Amino acid sequence: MSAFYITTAISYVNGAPHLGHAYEAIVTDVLARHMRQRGADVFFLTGTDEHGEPVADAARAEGVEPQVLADRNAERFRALMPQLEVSNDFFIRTTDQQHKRRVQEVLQRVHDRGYTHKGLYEGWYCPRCADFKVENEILDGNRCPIHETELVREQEENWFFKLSAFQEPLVALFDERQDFVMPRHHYNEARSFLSSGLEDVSLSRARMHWGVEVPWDPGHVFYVWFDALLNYYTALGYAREGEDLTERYWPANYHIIGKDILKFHTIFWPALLMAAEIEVPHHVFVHGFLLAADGRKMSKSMGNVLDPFEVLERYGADALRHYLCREVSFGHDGAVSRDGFQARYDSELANEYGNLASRTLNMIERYCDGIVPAVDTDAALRAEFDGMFARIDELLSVAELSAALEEVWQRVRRLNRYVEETAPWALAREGAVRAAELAGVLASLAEGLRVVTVALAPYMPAKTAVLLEALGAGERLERAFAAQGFGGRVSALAPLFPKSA
Ligand code: ME8
Repeated sequence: MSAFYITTAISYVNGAPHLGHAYEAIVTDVLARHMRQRGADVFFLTGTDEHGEPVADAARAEGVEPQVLADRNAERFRALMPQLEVSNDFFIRTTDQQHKRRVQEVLQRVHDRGYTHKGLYEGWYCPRCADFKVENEILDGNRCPIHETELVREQEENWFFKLSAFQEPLVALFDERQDFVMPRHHYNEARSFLSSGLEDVSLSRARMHWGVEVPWDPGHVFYVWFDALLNYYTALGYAREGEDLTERYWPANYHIIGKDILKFHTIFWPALLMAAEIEVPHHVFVHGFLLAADGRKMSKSMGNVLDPFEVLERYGADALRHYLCREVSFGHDGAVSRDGFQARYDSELANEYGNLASRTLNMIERYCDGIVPAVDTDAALRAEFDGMFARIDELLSVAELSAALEEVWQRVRRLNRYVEETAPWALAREGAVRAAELAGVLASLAEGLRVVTVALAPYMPAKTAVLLEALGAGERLERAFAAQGFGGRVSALAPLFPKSA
């Protein structure tokens, strides 16, 4: 069984989880479940990024210790995973002691190998926060985002990471591995950043205290990005008690991230690993941003948010997972909305898939005493499923989640047309004369429904499990369309996606 290690970015705990976080966890979960279905030995990691300025600032603004804020919000992210039917194997928090120890070990090695130096860091500083502010958080007139007071230009002596030493090794990596970053437009973006020339980057902060201490200079903490990136590596050391999974799963197969953190994952991260003599990951998959239907950034104050918690509560995780994977083409920004969600829910989940399921089960119950006939399935219909899984595998290996889902959806529609074309109710009216034909049609429908349901399982794990049970095919997870009906006993099924919701 081949090992397969997949990760999401880890979320900042300075705020609550939102739809963007849910989207990333969902797409990563679809890929993880897909690989499990193909028999891989999967390890799926997600978690929270708890150090650094944003968390320290948010805590200060609330008047609590950073650890208190981190504990509270990390729990919200952790609790979101099962609500989304996300099957992560571990949830890392960068405040875990084991993580911090391993960060120190790795970065000490980087230091010992000569890839650090002291240098001057200059930036906009808030004396009340005792903290440098990054460009994109500074208010107009160079003011602090928390205190709204004017920032001062300050310098501090920091440790730097010699990123510039990795210009050539990174160019070689990008040249040799054209699929290191996917999709292609994001590879090009990373490659062009590289061409513009790399400068050394600040590795520590002297005035910050909320972070992992620099072991060779205890007055400093590591810049949060270095601590955060290393989560992918450190987690394998302690995710399973008494076991070190590093040998088994490293290097990571897929890191799934959003486009705003491309530079950190495609440039800083491989350079840091090279500096520590650790193998670089196989692929970084970059997704776009979810936008409001008006094309603007989603924001609570603009009232244009698709609230994941409301959707989860009313419709369940599968409907949200389906909508996001179907609506947003992986790697691109996508507009999502409450109306768009409702339209797909009604037309695709309730009408197309849900109806196909209830019609098929009802007819088997009514015309075949509830047993899927163990007779030959329709060869022409079967042929239309040929190559479907090969195509899905191919698409998902380049993270084309929406295109792979479309492959399945075409078959869902095909099966609905098959019901109309064969009109089993008319065959049934003719009694014994056409009983064999009716049995063949229902065997084909049951098998077709089983196969699309197996294909949909990574996308909609909860409802598909219920449906396979009701079809009497709970154990039948093979992906090929069988030449014979499987003979299962069907049971009653409440509407999978009730219309009235
Ligand atoms: O960036 N649509 O954390 P984060 C889609 N801690 N994805 C979105 C999104 C949106 N509207 N908003 C955010 C961080 N994301 C760092 C990562 S990894 C070592 C450290 C994505 O909480 C974002 O692109 O701001 C990122 O991949 C993830 O959510 C966490 O974002």
